[in-house]
Amino acid sequence: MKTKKIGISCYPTVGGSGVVATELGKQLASRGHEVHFITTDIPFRLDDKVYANIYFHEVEVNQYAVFKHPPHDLTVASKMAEIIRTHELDILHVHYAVPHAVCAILARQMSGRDVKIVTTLHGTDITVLGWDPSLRQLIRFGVEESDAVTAVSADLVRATNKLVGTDKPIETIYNFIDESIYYPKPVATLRGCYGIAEDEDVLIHISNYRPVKRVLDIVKTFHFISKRRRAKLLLIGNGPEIPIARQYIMEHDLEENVLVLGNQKHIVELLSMSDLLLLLSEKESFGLVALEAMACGVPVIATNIGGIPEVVEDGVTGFLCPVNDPETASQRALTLLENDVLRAQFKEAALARVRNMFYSQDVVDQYEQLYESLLLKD
Ligand code: GMT
Repeated sequence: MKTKKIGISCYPTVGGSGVVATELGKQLASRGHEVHFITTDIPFRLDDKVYANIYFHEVEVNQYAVFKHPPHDLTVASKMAEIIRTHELDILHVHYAVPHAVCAILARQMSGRDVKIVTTLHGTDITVLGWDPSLRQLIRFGVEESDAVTAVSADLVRATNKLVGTDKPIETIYNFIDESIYYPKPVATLRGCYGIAEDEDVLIHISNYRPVKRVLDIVKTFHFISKRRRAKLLLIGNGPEIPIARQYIMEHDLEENVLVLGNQKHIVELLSMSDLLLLLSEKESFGLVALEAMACGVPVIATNIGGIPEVVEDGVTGFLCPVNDPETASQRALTLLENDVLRAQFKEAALARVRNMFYSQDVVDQYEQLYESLLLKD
């Protein structure tokens, strides 16, 4: 396959879409493609070492006295147009219909070059913004004017068709993990470093603590579990609902057993020392963190919503339960915590599911084939 020049735009902050976009860029670069990130900040998974074939073009959004709001989207479009032109991009792959697909369409017009636009939908752009009548038309425009659209789960394809009212073909391409990084690591002494005893269970939750993640349900689920078993809960990440979690922890004397660790770099090690991951969101188009946990051999207790059932196989790699039901979630967790043999089976099934469906080598092949098919059309 001939190597290509590929631009990538995403939100570079900590978040699933930024992670997927960045990991995809790294994988494409390792296959010889020239990758150009066009973002407002260096994507956070890109700052760990030097990557050959990867270029970073910073979008500098200035505040001007005459404008109440800085012109973010126009600045992104303008930078995209410059990079399409100067680097003669073949493909511009944007993550999120709004604003990035719309910026890309404007940029293509400005550049005068027939760059192919691929838009990947991640969820929030559809399941949150799609409800807003003032944005729905814009989202539809971004989707319909893209040369190809992908979504990270079949559920998100259905939600897009319904909410945005488009019959544009949307291909499901699942998220993936880098299998050379996400696997169960030997971390024999790590629990001790956190003051966790050998006979204690470790539950973990990782998110950006937006309301949609229902962090209080996480802590309540753990509270039920801790009445039955010696256990610790690790809360990883940061976000607006952390204070609500802290208040519950304080009011229920859980400080010793809930470790609020904030943002952490070594997620694989923290997952590898955990027995279960809790993900009890009310919306989740995919649930990347559930996939990361399964790749480290950690079964998942998650809500039965959005794209989660496409990732976590109920009764096989974890258990699914209703939203807003910490008691059921805790019962499902206890089923696994109280049965070492069953937990070991779930661990093996999780590793096998990730290997069969979500390894980067297979998923990146699908993106490469999509790019190839668009360029062959000419
Ligand atoms: O979930 C978030 O708060 C972040 C958000 C994002 O845009 O980064 O995540 C979305 O994209 C991820 C990667 O595709 C998915 O794994 C998440 O499920 C999805 N979040 C929602 O749908 C709420």
